[in-house]
Amino acid sequence: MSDTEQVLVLVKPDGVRRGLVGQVIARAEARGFAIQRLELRQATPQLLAQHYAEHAAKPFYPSLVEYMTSGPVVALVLEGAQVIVSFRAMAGATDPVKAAPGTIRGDFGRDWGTGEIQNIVHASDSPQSAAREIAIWFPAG
Ligand code: IDP
Ligand code: MG
Repeated sequence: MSDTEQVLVLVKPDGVRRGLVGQVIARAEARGFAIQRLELRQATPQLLAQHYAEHAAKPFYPSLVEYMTSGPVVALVLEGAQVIVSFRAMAGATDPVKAAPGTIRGDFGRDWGTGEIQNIVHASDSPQSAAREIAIWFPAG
């Protein structure tokens, strides 16, 4: 169908470490989105340089790479109409302190007092970034 979209979702290292993979997948499934790809992966600084290219010059970038390489991630491709905007809404605001209850970040995230943002999930924010990110994480297509 022409209005079917795909989104790249990552359960970040804190989400995997805390045993929240199932909760994230359960929410995607409960919403009716189809899992097209699913893989446990160890992110490398090289892969993250592509994935987070827009943030490479930001002051928080080194700590972001440290966070994202602190353990395995679960990379998913979810599919369905409007899945990009839908899953972004399900993820909630970037800062889990500000994320609304009912969202993944608002239900499972908090400020851990470490000075860094640990927010459990990544989700592509547009059709362009979804296509770009899926090609980075699943280059074989
Ligand atoms: P998003 O994940 O909600 O799309 P972005 O602004 O694209 O948010 O930032 C990417 C990731 O970088 C965030 O999810 C978070 O892990 C980290 N990040 C963003 N802004 C900050 C910050 O100000 N301090 C520390 N980490 C940040
Ligand atoms: Mg982003």
